[in-house]
Amino acid sequence: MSALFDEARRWIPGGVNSPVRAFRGVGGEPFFVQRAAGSKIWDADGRELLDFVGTWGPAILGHAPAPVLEAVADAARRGTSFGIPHPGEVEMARTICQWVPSVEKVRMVNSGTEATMSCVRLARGGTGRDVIVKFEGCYHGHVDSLLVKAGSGALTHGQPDSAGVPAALAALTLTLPFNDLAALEAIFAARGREIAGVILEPVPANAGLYLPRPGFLERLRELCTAHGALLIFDEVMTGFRLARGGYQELCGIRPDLSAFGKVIGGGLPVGAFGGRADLMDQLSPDGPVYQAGTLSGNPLALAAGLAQLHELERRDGYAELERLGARWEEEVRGALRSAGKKWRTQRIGSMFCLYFTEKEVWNLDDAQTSDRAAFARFFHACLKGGVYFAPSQFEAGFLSLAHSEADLKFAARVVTEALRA
Ligand code: HOZ
Repeated sequence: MSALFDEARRWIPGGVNSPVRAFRGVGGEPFFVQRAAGSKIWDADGRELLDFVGTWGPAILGHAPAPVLEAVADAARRGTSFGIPHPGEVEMARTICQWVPSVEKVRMVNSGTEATMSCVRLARGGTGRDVIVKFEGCYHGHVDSLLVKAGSGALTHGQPDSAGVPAALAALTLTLPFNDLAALEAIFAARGREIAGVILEPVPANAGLYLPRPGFLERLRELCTAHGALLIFDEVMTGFRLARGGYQELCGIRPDLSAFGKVIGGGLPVGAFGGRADLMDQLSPDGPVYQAGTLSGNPLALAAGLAQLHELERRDGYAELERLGARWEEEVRGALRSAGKKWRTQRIGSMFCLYFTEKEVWNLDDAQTSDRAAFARFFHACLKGGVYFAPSQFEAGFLSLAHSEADLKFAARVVTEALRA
């Protein structure tokens, strides 16, 4: 064990501040990062790695981009936190509402977890109902009501139903297999009048990465409307990454509420939730649903996020990310062919995943057919070759505008070797 990890374990549970970083899904122990820039990170020994994690999504321009650094430094000179309204909050709120038409009003928070937690409370407060429906493998942060059959680290470490969540609360969360229209129809037929809201990652990306089947989200929207339940999109990962308006822009579905995070913070801690004005007006201080936060709307986080969004606009970022994503998919398919493997590679825009299974992946059960031992071997071979993917089969990979053609070629060579091993 490295001395630093040994020290970390002495003071921090498991030596990490988020379980999925512990490498237990792939064996071994995590490396420590010294610095990051562009598409690269350097570990504590100065070793360079090509990074496809991008701090789990926020680094859409790459690490430490100049416009973000300048905006943060500039904002910091005016004060790191006020706890009083400031103009940056209004600019961020206006930007989010203009980019995402379903969001008529928005409130800033400090993480994606806070955003989804607040959506759930607002759905319950706004409808006067208690039941929440979620989907197996979807991860919405470590919110009590949503840590039921959850994805991400909870799934990686075999605890999709966390200890510490009261059974009475978990009983109010109903879970369904993703993409299963029959199960969806059945739950609404049986309990439609009790359902406050249905929350989902419209593109589940915390159990690897899979897509909604054509018609699935459309029918879900119809059922929610017909039964007076709210449709909540968790776009913490896909929001401001797949398009200006997130996945809802691509699929044309209008949720009642949405949760955001990651890209809108430019790498600083941030979250946001918003949606129909009549619902958002139920929030305190105008309405009875309480929600608050000392650091909410933090000026550094909003300066970083706004700088990142403006830079994406300036560079026509989403078109470029789609081009990069398509190039990367081509390289991975080539690597699979040359290694003689028929494993599944999945991608949307700049998000991707490789499953070590020949089965099509449309839900958590399919994702779990992936050979995790093969994934662990692949992960370590890539790391040895200088390429860092997330240390779990159940996480997505991310490209950034800093990934160059040379980076993709280099990574493809490493991946090919790793698949052959
Ligand atoms: N899948 C999580 C984010 N969506 C993992 C992040 C982390 O471990 O910090």
